[in-house]
Amino acid sequence: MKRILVILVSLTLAVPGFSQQTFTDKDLATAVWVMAQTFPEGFTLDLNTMSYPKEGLMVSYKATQDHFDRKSIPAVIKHAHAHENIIGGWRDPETGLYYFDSTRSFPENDLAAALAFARENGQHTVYDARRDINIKSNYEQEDIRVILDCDMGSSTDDLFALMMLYRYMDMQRCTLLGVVVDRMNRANADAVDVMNNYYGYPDLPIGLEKAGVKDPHVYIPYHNMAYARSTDGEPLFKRTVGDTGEYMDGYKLYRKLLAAQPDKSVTIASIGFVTSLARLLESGPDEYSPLSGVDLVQRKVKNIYCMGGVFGDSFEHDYNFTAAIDFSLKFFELWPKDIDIVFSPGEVGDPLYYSAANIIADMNWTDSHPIKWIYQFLTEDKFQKMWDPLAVINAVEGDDIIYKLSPRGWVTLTPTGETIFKEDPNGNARYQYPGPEGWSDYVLKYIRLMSIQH
Ligand SMILES: [Ca+2]
Repeated sequence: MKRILVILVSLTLAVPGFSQQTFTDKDLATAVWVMAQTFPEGFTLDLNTMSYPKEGLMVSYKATQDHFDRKSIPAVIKHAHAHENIIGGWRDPETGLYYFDSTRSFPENDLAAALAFARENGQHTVYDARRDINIKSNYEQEDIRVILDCDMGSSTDDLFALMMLYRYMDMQRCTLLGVVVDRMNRANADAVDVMNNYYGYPDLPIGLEKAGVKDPHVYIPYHNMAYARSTDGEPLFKRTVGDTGEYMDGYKLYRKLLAAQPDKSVTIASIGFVTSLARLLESGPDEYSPLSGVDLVQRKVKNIYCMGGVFGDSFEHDYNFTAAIDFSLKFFELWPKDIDIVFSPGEVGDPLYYSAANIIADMNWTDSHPIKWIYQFLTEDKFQKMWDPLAVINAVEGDDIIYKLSPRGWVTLTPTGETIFKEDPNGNARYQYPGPEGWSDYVLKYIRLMSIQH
């Protein structure tokens, strides 16, 4: 709001006698020029209201992208009049050039369309006006095939991580091959069945760990979400597997999925216990593959993003590896040394608080939503730290853009659950560094933007 006032004051000072009713294109050109100098880091101006748009996903038109100076502004205004009447601009500090663009605004809940338009128009970013963040649109379109391995049924960040993967699929940024639920109890797999159906991927395979950690701690007992009913007794959420279908054992689903994929093509996002992974690595030939588990992983897996470990100052001890320590030790022993592993330690996600109130507010676009249901009916006050989405975002968006990773090295796990990093340029392991405050804020806003897509 302060920013809008400053803009209006600048406009008034710059153009004497200026009022909203009497804006000529010449006045507007002056106003845009003044704004560019007042806000060299960037501005957006809605010519209909002469104010800064408060919401919307802004993308510049390619047609006006080579407009760098004062003289070029009238042509940009003309294009804007013929389109959405929105203008954006900024000054590149390196070249000293101003960039002026006619801009198109997309609804906040249509990031996929905004990104597609940005890519068609050769734009590097989509600007989210409400959250004041830029979303990268010039990503390389890679063939990313993901298996998510989660401990669904305790913290809700697993649900948000899964949500992110559906949204990435909506944007054709990855293929989710299947979901392994490494927290035992059929209800936890049923919760994934609900999510698959809710987000439009009802046939995604689900595996369930059948010999994993006994009675692990539960933070929010949402496992019965799958069986929620309306007041007239109807199931609230659709399921594919339902009450009678069977889930494959987690490691078996891994074997089935991996065997069917091209070599070195699969990315694993591990955001729970590594129980199913340890059992996969220990497995022998079966009906899906003549390879041992280790050889199958070596052949088919490209990399793994793993939520777990403590490498710096953390507020909390590692949970995922410690809670399943015997499996974790086996995983560290058997994981092939030439396959990259990127850790997402707890301290990176610690500052990313998603409050119950914000979760419900972000899902106010629907009355019926599995994650919203949990916060409406099971826990009205618990916030959730967004640890798990950090591994998923890294898996899909790559190592260079959003994150800063440690140098390469080797990680060993002690029997008490400590993760020890030893730097070595030939090592297979890196870990995410915690970002500064602004970075955490950015990532949380990005996750929240994903929550409102529909
Ligand atoms: Ca988890």
